[in-house]
Amino acid sequence: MLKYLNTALGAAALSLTLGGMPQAAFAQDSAEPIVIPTHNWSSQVVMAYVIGGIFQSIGDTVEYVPADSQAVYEAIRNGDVTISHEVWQSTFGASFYNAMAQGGIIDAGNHEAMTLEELGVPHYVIEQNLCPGLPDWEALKNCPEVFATADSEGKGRILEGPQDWHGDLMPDRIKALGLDDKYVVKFAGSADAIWAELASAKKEGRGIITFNWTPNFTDAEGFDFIKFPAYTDGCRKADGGDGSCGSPIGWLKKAANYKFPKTHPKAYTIFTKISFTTAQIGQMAALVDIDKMSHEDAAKKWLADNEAVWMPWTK
Ligand code: TMO
Repeated sequence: MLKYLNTALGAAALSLTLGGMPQAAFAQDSAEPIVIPTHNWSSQVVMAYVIGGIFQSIGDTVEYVPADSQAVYEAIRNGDVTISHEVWQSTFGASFYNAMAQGGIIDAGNHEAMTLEELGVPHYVIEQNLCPGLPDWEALKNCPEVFATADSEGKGRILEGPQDWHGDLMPDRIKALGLDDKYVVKFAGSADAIWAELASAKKEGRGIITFNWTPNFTDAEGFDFIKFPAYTDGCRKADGGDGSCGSPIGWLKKAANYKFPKTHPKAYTIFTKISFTTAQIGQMAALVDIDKMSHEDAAKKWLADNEAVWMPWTK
């Protein structure tokens, strides 16, 4: 009986193999578009067009959709969006793994670049000793007035990014560290609003604390991240901790809908090989935020200038 079953299964498997894939060495990618999300910071949008351009170079079709940077992981899980190419550990790690736990999103590997998403000050604030003791966070206790603005109620102002990035993470942290009677967190409406404020503070030579990240275009000029108490798993309020910790030095991942390897095997294989460095991601942002190019033009320029980087991934 067992012997018969083995033979029957073997025959079925053999006929499936022969009938299902006659001599095909490579499967073709579907003509259906690969849906790539765009968010609200420059490197992510430029990289969307860079990766889309790489997929187009092998004849695939791509489509770009503006998407909320937290909700996108659920959209990838259910197939409305195909990939995410900048999953920043600190801000999106939880949403990525929550979606993975529901089933339908896969880890397509890491970029070479490591990341930090943290509050900090432009380098001249340190150089000119505007708040002695920085970048150690405890120094903040002694100089809220250095960072006060017209709308900060006499406290120091901390300019956070748009609230859709990571909610109340920073207000929670400031409170947990006992800094809330001296500092107030204000949310910027956009990344551009942060860059505009940094530029005017520099022009006026005044102190400023903003949320920022690396890799970014600001790496070139120098931005000093504040050293808060070390991040540990579970230290954040959202994860059950008291919130009195800084951000992790984190990974930068790529994610995909679980069907992508099957529908677009060539594009998926390339996607797993794509790995950008800190300098490359900083360049993508700088083309927009310093050189003032459009995201699309920046991507075209990046692809034209860096064929030696990306073309090997398509072979
Ligand atoms: C997700 N971000 C890079 C803006 O911190």
